[in-house]
This record gives sequence, C-alpha cells and structure tokens, in this order.
Amino acid sequence: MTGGTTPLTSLPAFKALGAHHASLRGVHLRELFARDPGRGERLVAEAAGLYLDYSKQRVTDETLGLLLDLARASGLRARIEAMFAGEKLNVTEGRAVLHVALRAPRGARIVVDGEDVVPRVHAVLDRMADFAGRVRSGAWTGFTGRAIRNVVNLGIGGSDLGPAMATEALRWYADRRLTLRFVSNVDGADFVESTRDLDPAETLFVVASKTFTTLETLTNAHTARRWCVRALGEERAVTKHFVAVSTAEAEVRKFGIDPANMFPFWDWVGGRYSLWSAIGLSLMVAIGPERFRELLAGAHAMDEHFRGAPFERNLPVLLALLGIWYDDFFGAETLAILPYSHYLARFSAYLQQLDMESNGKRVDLEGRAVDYQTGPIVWGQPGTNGQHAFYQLIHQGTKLIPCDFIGFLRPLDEVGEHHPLLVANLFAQTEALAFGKTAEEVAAEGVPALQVPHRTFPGNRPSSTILAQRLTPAVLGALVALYEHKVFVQGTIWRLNSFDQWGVELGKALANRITPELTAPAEPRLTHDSSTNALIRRFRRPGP
Ligand code: G6Q
Repeated sequence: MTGGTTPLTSLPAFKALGAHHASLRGVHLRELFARDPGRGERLVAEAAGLYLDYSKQRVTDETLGLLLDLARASGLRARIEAMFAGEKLNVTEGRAVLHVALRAPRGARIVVDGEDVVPRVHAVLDRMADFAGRVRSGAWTGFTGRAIRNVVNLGIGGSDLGPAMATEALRWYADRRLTLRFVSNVDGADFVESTRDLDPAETLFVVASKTFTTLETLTNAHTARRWCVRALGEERAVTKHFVAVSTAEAEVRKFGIDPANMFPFWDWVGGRYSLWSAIGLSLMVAIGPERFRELLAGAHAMDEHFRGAPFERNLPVLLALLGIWYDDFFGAETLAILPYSHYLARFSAYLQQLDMESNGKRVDLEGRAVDYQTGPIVWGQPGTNGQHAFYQLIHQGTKLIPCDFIGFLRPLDEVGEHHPLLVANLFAQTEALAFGKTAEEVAAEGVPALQVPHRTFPGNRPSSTILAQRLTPAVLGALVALYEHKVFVQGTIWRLNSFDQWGVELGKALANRITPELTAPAEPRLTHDSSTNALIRRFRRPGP
C-alpha cells in the first residue's frame, strides 16, 4: 500500500521536505507576505460552508507542492477510496471504518461484507427520530405517567465526548424544556452532582456503550438504576426510564433493558467516530430529528468534498499536511485548537480524543517502530478566555505551537457589541502571532530600554483560521468531519492504524487487578513494585 515498502523517511518527497525545511526555517512570515501581497487571498480553500485561510502558515508554493507529493506518494487517493468502499482498514481488529456510511443519504450504497449498510443506518435513524419525537412531545412518559424532562447520557470516551460536545455546541437549537446531562466518570461525584436536582419520575437514562461492558458506564448505569428504582418503588420502572445504545444486545438484555428500547450500531463504527450513529441519541432528543439530520448532511458534504476535491483544494488534506510539516520537520509537539465560540467549549476536548487516540501510535501497520513523529498533543480552550491564560507562551515562549483558530462571521444571538469584539480578538491574535512586534517598533513607542526585550514579539508563529457563517448543525457536522478526515490523512501518511486504541488496555487490566486489593477484608499479598504496593497499603489504612 502506502509507498510500497520504502520507509516513509526514505521517500523522495519526505527527504525533499527535509532539505526544503532547512532553507525555509529562517524565513519570517513577514517576508512571505511582503514577497506576495496576494497571499492572504491565495492560500485559502473553501468547502461545505467552511473557509480555511492557511496563508499565516510557514509555507511557500514549493512547500505545498512537496507536501502534496508526499500525500500522493503515500497512496492517499487509493486509501480514501478503500475507506469509502468499506475495506477493513482497521487491520488489528479486522474491521471496516465506515463513519461516512452513517451520514450517507438514503439511496446511497455502501457495502460491507456483501451487504449494503445504508438502509440499516436509515432504519435506525428513523427509530431514533420516532423515539426522540415521543420524548420531546411528552408522549413517552415515565413510570408514573409524567413526561420526561431530563435526559442523562451514561457513557464514556467515544460514547460521551461526541454527544456531550455537540449538545453543548448546538444548545441554541435545543428544546429548553429538557435538561441534558452527561455522566462519564466512575467517580461517584459525577453521578451525584449530575442527578442531585433531578426528579427520577421525569428522568430518562440513555446507557450508551458499544460493548456494554465498560466498567465506568456499567457502574454508573447500576447506580442510576438503584436511584430510579428506590425513588419509584418498582423494578418495572426501569423499562420506562432506561434505553440503551449498543452493539451488544445480549449484554443489554442482561442489564434488564428491553431490546425494543435498544438502538443499535455496528462494529464498523469506531467509538470516537460514533457521534453520527445511535450514540447521538441524547443529542437528537435535545435538538430534534431535523436538526440532527442537518448535522449529518453537513458531515456528508465534507465527505463528498474530501473524496472528490483535488488535494490542493481539499480542506482535510491541507490541514493534515500542514500538521505533518510542523510535527515532522519543525519538531512541534502540540496543536492548539482555539474556537472563538462559547458553544464550542468542549470542542478541543473532543478533538483531543479523536486525534490523540487515533494517531498517538508508535508502530506502523506492519508493527515496526516508526522513526518519525506521529500524532501531536492536541489541546486548547475557547477564546478569548485562553488569551488571558496561556496565550503568553504561544506568543513569547520558547516553543512553536501551531494553532487552529475557529470562528463565526455572525452570532446566533446579537448581544450589543459582543460579536465584533469576539471576532476582532480572533483576527488580532492570528495577526500578532504571525507578524509580532520588533524591538525597533517597541523602542519607537518610547518604551524604556529595560522593557524592550520583554515587550518584543518575535512573530512567525503559524496558524490557520477556519471561518463559517454561523454555528449551525450543518456547519458543526462539516467541522467535525473535517478533523476526522484530517486525522485519517495523517494516519495514512504516517502508516498508522488510526482506528484501534490498544494503549488504553493495560491500565484497565491493572485496575481490575488492584480493585480487589483495595477492598478485600483480609490484607492481600501485594506483588506489585514497591511504589504501587505502598500506595495500596496507604489506601487500606483506616482513615481518621
Ligand atoms: C473510542 C474508544 C473508547 C470507547 C470507550 C467507551 O474510540 O473506543 O473511547 O468509546 O471506551 O466504550 P463503550 O462504548 O464500549 O462503552
């Protein structure tokens, strides 16, 4: 597949990028803009309602040409087709990778193991729509006949972050008579604080778990069941207050949820790619089926763009290549995601899982240790709050931190002058990072000599700006799909399996071993290292 057997770092395009980096690393963005005054309108691309300005990135036409060569030499085109064709790209688990099928329109055809999955996808979406409609209208009642006012999603990781992020992002569109909560942590405080003010008679739990064996989710689900049954007096209440989203019908039955109240999805949907599936049920209840379908349509528009647009105008490909440029050639270790929208408060956390769980890998598809950098540390917070916290380091620290700024031209609610103030801050940050402020400029303002170095901004700090008209469900869908495909392109070039997550297993297994050692009545014989043994003994010591 990817570039035959030639190691990535031996590909001519990779080597050429190395040499090119040596000649470009000393060139300032000020110079690149001075050389090409049209750069800000030229180095842009647009698709699915998103406008990407990457002119403030440390690239020239030559850089882009070489990065595109690298993409082609990595067999990217064939790999995109393989994903859409339902090939089992998740080789370590023998699974297809078909989140794109979850947002394919009715009538499209995507075949897995000889079966067109699109009709199945729409059958589940229709059932979800029916259910969401009944909850929203009050037709679905709790055990005592009262309408549902609260929906609590019990899930973790991919079964939590997507719907939690999107419910927050699309709160403006939500039915405000409903309260949505997301409980993920096995720390009992999460459940207690999330249900403290809820009436069990009006509360519906959505137990969202692909495997239905996840310790955190099952622990929370059992606690929720006790909370519900204790208040409502009967085990039978469970049928009216619990629904499940899962691939594992037998486990759902075992828990006591009627499979009629279970919304399925499939093993070709990875957890962190599952927002579009029945895992989005709580979101659909919040915003309604129509809005949910707009979200899917936005993602589908990005899918079509990704699959069809030439790489040089392809948003996910461009973002991916820019990331590789900094990761592998500039030695950047992180990527900051900076949305200038309060609604996108959870967006960076969501992308953190998407990117870091997908491409935080150290061996390639053949199991060989790689000799290049792979996925970045993804972090960030909504602006402008971050400006008053960590931007100092981005502007004047010793580290190179590429940034993705995300903003909207129009607000959902016009509130005085808030929106122009917000957007001015976004634009100003990208300008300040790129161009900085020289010592001469600082001195010319009459700043005392002692302060000049402290008040100088080196600039040349790269960023992309992604703009959309408004934060609509379709725009959110396109934005999430943009990053999903970016991660896929990078995983392809880095030759990783972006769709497994074995790195979460060891900690789980060790926790299962330690739990009985913490709770056993008799002093257990501890055989860990001296640190872990001492921590366990400290836990077991009677407290004050
Ligand atoms: C995501 C991972 C992981 C998963 C959770 C929850 O890609 O697979 O975050 O979503 O571990 O798993 P369950 O849905 O099976 O409870």
